[in-house]
Amino acid sequence: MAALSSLAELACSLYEARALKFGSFTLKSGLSSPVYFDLRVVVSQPALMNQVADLLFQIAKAATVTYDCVCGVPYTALPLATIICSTHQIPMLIRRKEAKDYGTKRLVEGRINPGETCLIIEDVVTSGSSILETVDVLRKEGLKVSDAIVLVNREQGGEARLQEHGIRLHSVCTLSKLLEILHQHSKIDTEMVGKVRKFIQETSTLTIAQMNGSMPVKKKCREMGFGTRAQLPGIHLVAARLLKVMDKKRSNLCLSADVTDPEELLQLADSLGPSICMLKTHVDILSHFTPDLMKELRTLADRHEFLIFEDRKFADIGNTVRHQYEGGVFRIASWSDVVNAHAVPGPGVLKGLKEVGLHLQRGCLLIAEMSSCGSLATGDYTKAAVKMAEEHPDFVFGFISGSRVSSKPEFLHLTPGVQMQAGVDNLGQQYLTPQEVINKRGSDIIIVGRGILSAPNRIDAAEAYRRAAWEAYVSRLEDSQED
Ligand code: 5BU
Repeated sequence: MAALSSLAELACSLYEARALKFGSFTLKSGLSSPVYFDLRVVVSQPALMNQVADLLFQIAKAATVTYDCVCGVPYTALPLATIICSTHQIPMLIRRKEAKDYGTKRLVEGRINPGETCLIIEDVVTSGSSILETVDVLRKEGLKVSDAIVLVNREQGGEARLQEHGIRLHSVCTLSKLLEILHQHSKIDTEMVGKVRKFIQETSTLTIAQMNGSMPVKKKCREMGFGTRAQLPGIHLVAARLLKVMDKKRSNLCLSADVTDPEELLQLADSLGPSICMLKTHVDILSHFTPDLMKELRTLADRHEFLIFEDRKFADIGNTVRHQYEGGVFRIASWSDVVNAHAVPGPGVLKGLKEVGLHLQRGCLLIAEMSSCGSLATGDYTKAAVKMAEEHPDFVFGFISGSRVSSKPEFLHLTPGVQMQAGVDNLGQQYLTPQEVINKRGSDIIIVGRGILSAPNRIDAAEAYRRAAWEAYVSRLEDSQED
């Protein structure tokens, strides 16, 4: 650790710069944290940047780490690595973050000499996963990586995880030490010190997936049930209706009624109606279509209390989707409570649909991920879709996705590609089980087609799926209530 006087000066400077904040913050994982680091603000303070870079360099020196080049973990540590390399004439490498999603770009910029040793620089370590991602990329390029230097170790399991991957962690300071210094300098009170200490203790055993938010954090954030979510102040009308139906019928099953015979569609709606919260159609696969058919379907939907979802997957410019939604042969907006859209055209697709759907009090699901093998809707695309949805909460009330992609309880998650046994069909559809989708991946509703339609007794099969998805939801809720 660095000399105490310079550490105290640094801790106070970071606090004054608001790079270190105390209060109540929601982390990416959904965890509520009493402390938050955002060292990005420091880039605008050159003197502080130099001070941090110098402390990082001194730590590497004190630990007698030997290395040939330096790589900063993107993004905050990049300028820190640059200062160190420029000041001490050390070759630097830059790891690209974006290449992961777009495939063709180089993953590391700079001259790579395989066999050389690269030192990693990072601002804050929590679970260690960001450092490990960078280590992985560098090792694949033939470099040796054995040491990482960080400014702050949050003491939440990162050091041990890095050790498991052959990385020694050297930190300028620990979170506990920062607390002690700030308390001594009357920046924070005893109560806050206690809160943060408790938080460190409670979170030190979380898994990397939980820290990253890619897996629900059990026991730490109590989850609201469907009934409670229906009452949320900003909830979309269609989401509230759906959540109430789910709660009342104890069903988070959506039937994908992929049949071509219109009579069969009505039969299915009537016989399976009591087991489902929603019926999904592909109206364009029906062998014939009349407006009366949809009137009859609506009557059944009202009788059995389920919503209708036309899986139209709108994906054009605003003006075109507006016509496709309102008019044409199918007049979808007149009978379907819910439609879905791809995010690929950008927000115009939602603006166009809204012009038709808003005054009819309809809702939309944005496709954030798809169940098919090799789908391109992953990574940054999924994140952008979530952002787009969050910017249109008057119309978008949820997602088609393989897992929970937004932590906002107002948004519903619906997952297709579900059968009792995991597997794939011969055209690239991938199946997960109701338990996996609802309990492990945090989705709300399973969408099932052939799992029910191909069963010898469709009513029994629908009930079996309803029960499996509901039990998975109940056990998820129970897990989140444990202390
Ligand atoms: P299945 O028979 O359970 O495989 O049917 C799944 C349905 O969900 C089918 O109507 C698809 O068009 C729909 N679907 C999907 O399978 N995967 C997706 O990512 C999306 C829709 Br979006």
